[in-house]
Amino acid sequence: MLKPVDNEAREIKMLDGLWHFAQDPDDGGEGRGWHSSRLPGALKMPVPASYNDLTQDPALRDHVGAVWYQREVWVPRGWSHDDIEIRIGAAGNHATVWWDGICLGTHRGAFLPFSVSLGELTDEHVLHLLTIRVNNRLTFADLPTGNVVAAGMKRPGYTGKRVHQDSFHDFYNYSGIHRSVMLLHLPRHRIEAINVTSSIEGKLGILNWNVKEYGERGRLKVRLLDANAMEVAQGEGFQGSCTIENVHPWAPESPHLYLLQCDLLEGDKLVDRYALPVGIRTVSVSKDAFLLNGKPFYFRGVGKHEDSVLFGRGHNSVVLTKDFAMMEWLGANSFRTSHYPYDEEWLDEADRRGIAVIGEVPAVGFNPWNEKTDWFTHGKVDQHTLANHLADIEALIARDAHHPCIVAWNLLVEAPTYEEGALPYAEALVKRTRELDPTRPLTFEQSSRPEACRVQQLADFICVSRYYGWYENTGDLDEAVLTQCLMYELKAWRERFGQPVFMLEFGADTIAGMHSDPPVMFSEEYQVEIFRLYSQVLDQCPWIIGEHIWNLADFATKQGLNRMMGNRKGILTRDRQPKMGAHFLKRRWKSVDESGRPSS
Ligand code: GCB
Repeated sequence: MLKPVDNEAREIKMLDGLWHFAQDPDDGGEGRGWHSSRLPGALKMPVPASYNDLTQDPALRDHVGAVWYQREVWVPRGWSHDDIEIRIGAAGNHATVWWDGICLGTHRGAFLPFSVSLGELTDEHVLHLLTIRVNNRLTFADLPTGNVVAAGMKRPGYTGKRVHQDSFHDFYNYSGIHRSVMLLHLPRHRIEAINVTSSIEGKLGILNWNVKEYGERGRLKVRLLDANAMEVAQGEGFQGSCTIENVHPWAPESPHLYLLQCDLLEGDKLVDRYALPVGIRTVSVSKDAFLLNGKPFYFRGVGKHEDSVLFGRGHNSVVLTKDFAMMEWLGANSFRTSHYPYDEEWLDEADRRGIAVIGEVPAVGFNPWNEKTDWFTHGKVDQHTLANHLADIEALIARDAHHPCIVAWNLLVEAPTYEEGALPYAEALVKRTRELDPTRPLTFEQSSRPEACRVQQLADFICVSRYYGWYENTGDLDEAVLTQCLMYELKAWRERFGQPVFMLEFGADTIAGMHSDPPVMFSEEYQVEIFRLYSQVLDQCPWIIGEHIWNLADFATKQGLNRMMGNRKGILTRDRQPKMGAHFLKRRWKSVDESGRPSS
């Protein structure tokens, strides 16, 4: 799905701002006619944002079920001759859209955009009513998985009907309309999708494009422009390729972008234009290294979340700008869109700033953390979950595959890959992903034990999440214990599967301002010590291809005994101020060799 643009052929009307809002106590709003009349009450809610932290009402914060958003819309003059779509950047987990009381469509999934077409339903002289119902319930078929249970079920006594959202992932189930809502004015005959791949032969760059049109048959002209808007290549046809002499490859140290300008013509008349920033680069994996443009690339960086104070998971360019500034300040060259696809603006910025990204589907909450309970089984993670998982992979690749910053896909997060059912499930994921995108290496975030894992052979590199000194050997920072256990495990992965290994998650909850020497858990010193000991091990293994600490910043989670107002493994506080661990990493990541590997 193409990101909306405003140009000579296409227009955008932003619908962000304060919308009327109502909490639906019993999911009965439609029966009460809320889809076709003004919502009751006077509450308003900003779009985009999570609603959870924006009122003083605890029942709304932890509400399970539907809420309704509504606003009035004028269709701009002259638009109704062409196609008009409503585009919702992300709303979840289930959304339904009505226009003047007529249902235009539904969507599942909280992390990818969708649009509905207005067809003939536009009158430029009438004020229209746009209503969106968002339901945050998670079931085992959803990504992330969840389960709605009766509240108070752990103890007898409660006789009410309140329900509780059980979930198995470690971030708060923020709800609402999380990304921008837009009205799009599109040509009837238009460019629907653009996919690009690239390769490099010596100084020659090769760019292949595959463009889909919507509507009748037209002609496609393609021009490739450099940063000074000078044409470097051109071509014709919906599928084709061009060569670029003395190509400037895209790489983190020089994130060179070209502009692929696609013109759709009827005869000689321009009917649509879409200019897509593209990078020419290659990615592959050897036995010991991740190769970017044929050269070893070492990942220094972070796992993170779309999470911030007040906005919750709502997309926010202010937070985005600060997070990139902090990553650059740290000397990071990469991040992972843990644990779901992010707003496209993250990828545009990563392309532009030269930050490599591992893209991820919301395949999280797949683990019961109990080896006696099967999770890849009927009624839990089963064929329904798989169908949604595959659909999310398809939508993710359709949206993001053209971004040079995305160098790999992660298809599973901390799943119990030791279970028998994990193998056919992972095989289906890998088969489909490779069909859709044969160019990018694939991985799984592994928290199973190497000797028990049944799926790693399907992937290209190993990603290990492991918390020695925290969940394992809790509170034990003894240098020999930590380094020997970690080394043993990393070597076991390497020896069994023969692939390079990425230390994808490690860290420690740290309350900013808590100090202790000798270090004890939750102190800033403890987090630094974990990083120091992990670094010692990573620096001894030539087949380690990267280190991503968990997490860039503290973030909200569901409440629990091991979460003190959220997950505190951030190297930054939730308002993005550095803890001592951030200063440690900044020093470590500053001095690097050719591949980006810390050389201290
Ligand atoms: C993990 C998960 C992440 C958690 C983290 C933790 O391995 O991938 O979602 O937040 O552990 O802190 O427990």
